[in-house]
Amino acid sequence: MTNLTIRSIHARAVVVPLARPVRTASGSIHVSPLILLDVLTDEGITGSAYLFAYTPAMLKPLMALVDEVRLELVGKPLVPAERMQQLESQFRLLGIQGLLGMLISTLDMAYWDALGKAANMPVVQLLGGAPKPLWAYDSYGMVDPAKDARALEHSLAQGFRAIKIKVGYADSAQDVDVVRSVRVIIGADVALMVDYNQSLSPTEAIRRIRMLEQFDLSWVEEPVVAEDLQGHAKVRAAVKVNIQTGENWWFPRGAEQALSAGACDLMMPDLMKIGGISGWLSVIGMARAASMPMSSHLFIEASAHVLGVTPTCHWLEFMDFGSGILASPYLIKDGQVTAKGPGLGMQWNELAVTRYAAK
Ligand code: SMN
Ligand code: MG
Repeated sequence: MTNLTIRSIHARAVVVPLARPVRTASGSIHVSPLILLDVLTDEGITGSAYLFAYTPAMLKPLMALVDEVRLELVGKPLVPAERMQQLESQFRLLGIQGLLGMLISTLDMAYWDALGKAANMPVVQLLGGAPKPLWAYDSYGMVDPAKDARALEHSLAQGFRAIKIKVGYADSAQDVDVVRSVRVIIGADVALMVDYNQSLSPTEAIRRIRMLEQFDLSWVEEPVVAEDLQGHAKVRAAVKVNIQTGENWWFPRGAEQALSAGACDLMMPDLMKIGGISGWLSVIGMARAASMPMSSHLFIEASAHVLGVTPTCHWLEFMDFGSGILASPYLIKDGQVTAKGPGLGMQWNELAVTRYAAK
């Protein structure tokens, strides 16, 4: 395989409308603010990935950050492990959590995309696996069971065998009502997960989760603030339902700290916070050693590649923030998603990118 050298890094900010806005107990997401990264090489191969900025307010700072970080990368070999170590040590005093960590992780995804394209292989194959159908769950925000019944039924008609909803209403009785109603709509055989999005204190989490135990939940996610690992462990020890967390772990060390604290039964790192493909690869060993099922968070496309080489692979989250700017979005087939190539199998839909350019 030819060696690649980074020639330039292009970034474009877009704000993509969402078919299904996401309401959570810790704020709502009405649009998908993305930075589209292209890593150009001297050899003519371009690696691409998108960064999900959570809020449009972060797009300008991120674009400015790309301008600075680019200067450190142009002319360097496109070797993900080396580039990760380089930026980690260059920003050691500052630390790499937050926007910088999101950018470093997304760059890593783009490097791997380039390597896959250079080898004319899907990234999963480059990693020693092969594209295979992975079980996906349809991921909702807070739902109104009456209004959203048809959408939920449509998810089942698409073949989804699992549904996640957000809870954490002001009144805990509403958590119970909503979960009961959704359980009735989807039936006993479809897996149901709930996500509190960090909204409860440990004592309140224990009280509320006990009320939900009757609904056969596959997991309860982030009941307390993500950084409160002891709080997670306390909740986990007091309830019968599996506790899920991971989307806010920063880099592999974040995973190690959560596992050491006994914070969860299940894990779901986010590619954009865990250190991209390279970070994910470090964490799959931890998950395997702990026999812990590992799911993905967002990033349907890249997640379909890394879950394919994850020994404890659990569920792929189908929450779609990216398909609006992709030429051929990843599709759900009989409730499953399969990685495609070359690279991460993403091509920008240039018309959409122009239409949704951030103002
Ligand atoms: C989530 C993801 C992205 C934005 C808001 C909330 C969520 C999930 O916690 O698990 O999908
Ligand atoms: Mg979540």
